[in-house]
Amino acid sequence: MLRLYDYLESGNGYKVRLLLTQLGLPFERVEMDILEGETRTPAFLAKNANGRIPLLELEDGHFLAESNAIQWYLAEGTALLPDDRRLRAEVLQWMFFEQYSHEPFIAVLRFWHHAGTLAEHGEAEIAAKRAGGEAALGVMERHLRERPYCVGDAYSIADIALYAYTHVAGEGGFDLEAYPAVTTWLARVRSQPGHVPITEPVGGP
Ligand SMILES: N[C@@H](CCC(=O)N[C@@H](CS)C(=O)NCC(=O)O)C(=O)O
Repeated sequence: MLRLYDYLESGNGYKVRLLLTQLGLPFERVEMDILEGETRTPAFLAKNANGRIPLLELEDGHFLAESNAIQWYLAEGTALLPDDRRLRAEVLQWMFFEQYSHEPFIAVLRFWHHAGTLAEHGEAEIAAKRAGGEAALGVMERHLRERPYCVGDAYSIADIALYAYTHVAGEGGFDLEAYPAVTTWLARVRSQPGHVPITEPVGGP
């Protein structure tokens, strides 16, 4: 059985957990307390030298890291990853956007709130994170005004990648009401078959 090393509050972990559930793939979820350094032990570093979740252990014992690479692996051959060459490149475009222009701002501010470490960061640093997050939400707002999903006219792993931290952006202090097309898209993603909330520890044992 597939084994997912995960942390319930993590949007990166949630992407994989949500996709596995929507694809109906059984998996065992192993909760790692990242705040206690459980991903930095020699045993875990032997599995993922980068010391981070999510990490997927395949049935043959290989390990896959990076949420969007794991999604790509799992979605291959399913309706959640298009066959068309240009659309596949657009899926990658939005997944790279998520990792470079979205997650480092929106997810990081949310993490500072959750971990109670916001006060350790300077005003300028927090303002820069907020500006980066607002810019990313603005890009999404303009894109989603014109179309129902991130890529083409169908739900894909690009939507899962961006949904993961966008839907909880409010926990980092972002006001999603200022982004009506994003808000409508969030509801559309939530209405997909097999959708589970980030707070639900799906997966066995
Ligand atoms: N780019 C990676 C980011 C993974 C990541 O930042 N994981 C965090 C949780 S969201 C983590 O494991 N942090 C623990 C640590 O750095 O020790 C991905 O998309 O999977």
